[in-house]
Amino acid sequence: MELSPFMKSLGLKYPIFQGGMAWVADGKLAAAVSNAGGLGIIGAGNAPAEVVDKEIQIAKSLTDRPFGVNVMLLSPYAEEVVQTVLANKDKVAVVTTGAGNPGKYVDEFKKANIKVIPVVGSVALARMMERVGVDAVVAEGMESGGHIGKLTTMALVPQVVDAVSIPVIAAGGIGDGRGMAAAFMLGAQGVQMGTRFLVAAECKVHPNYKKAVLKAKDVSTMVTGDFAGHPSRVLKNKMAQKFVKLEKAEAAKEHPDYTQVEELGNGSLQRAVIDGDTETGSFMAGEISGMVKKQQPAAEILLEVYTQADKLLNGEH
Ligand code: TUI
Repeated sequence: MELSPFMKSLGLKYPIFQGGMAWVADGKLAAAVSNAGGLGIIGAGNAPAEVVDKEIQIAKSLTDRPFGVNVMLLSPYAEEVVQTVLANKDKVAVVTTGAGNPGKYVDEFKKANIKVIPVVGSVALARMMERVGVDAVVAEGMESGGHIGKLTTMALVPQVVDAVSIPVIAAGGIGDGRGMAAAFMLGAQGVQMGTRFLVAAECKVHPNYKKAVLKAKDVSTMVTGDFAGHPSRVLKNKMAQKFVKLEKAEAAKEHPDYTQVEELGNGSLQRAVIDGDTETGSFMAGEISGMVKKQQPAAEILLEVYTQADKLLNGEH
């Protein structure tokens, strides 16, 4: 498989991004992925700037290869995280964004020579992003874990590819080389994977989180927060079921108030990632969880996915 000029310009060996998962994707995981030839991405999530800064320094101490930071735009710290990334412009090659419109930050990143690659879930946002001058977009389908849009990867990616002339990276539902090859057939120049890296040897999530992904089946995920306004795909458990029950009850009221529902969700990702609390934690994971069968070093995941995709794209089976 020939790398596109854009992927070459990022200095990658494999056109594979590791999703910037909140609470999960730290400097160590990002460095492991970047060292192996993919693009490692630190997930800022809801963390304050100093925490993100620390992870940037850790990644920098572990790799000389390019890595990125994901800015989660719903975070109360988004603004200060942006400033921290700008202050580390000699270290951070790429910024991806999630859960919002990063339009107001694009100029600053570009001036700092940081490539900006927003995650989009619709053609409209992809078009708007191209207009403000971003370098590429990640088109993410609702097969993904965590916060999701409404379209599937299969439908979204080719429509975004047709709508913009900047490079498109596909995400959502990609867990192996077959998914990667399919994404290329849809016009993507690269893929982003999150769930598969949850079980990477270098990934810090609690062993219970890894176990939950490894034992998941095709139907093991569900979407919470659809009514409350921030749909998130998670592994089914007591917490997820309670959340949906509460928000449905609220939605049936004449004047729904989702404050209590949101409170139930507060800290639940942290409880999953750090404490491995299977009862009250939110185990964000994508629909491909059922395909994730073993823990592996990040380098092995990259090589396996790329080699399989390369064979398929060359017509070998
Ligand atoms: O952002 C993600 N995935 C995430 S963020 C996250 S942390 C979180 N936890 C609980 C609630 C909310 C966030 C966990 N997983 N993926 C990228 C993504 N972005 N998916 C969907 C979107 C998106 C949604 C709406 C992008 C833009 C948007 O609106 C844009 C606008 O016009 O305002």
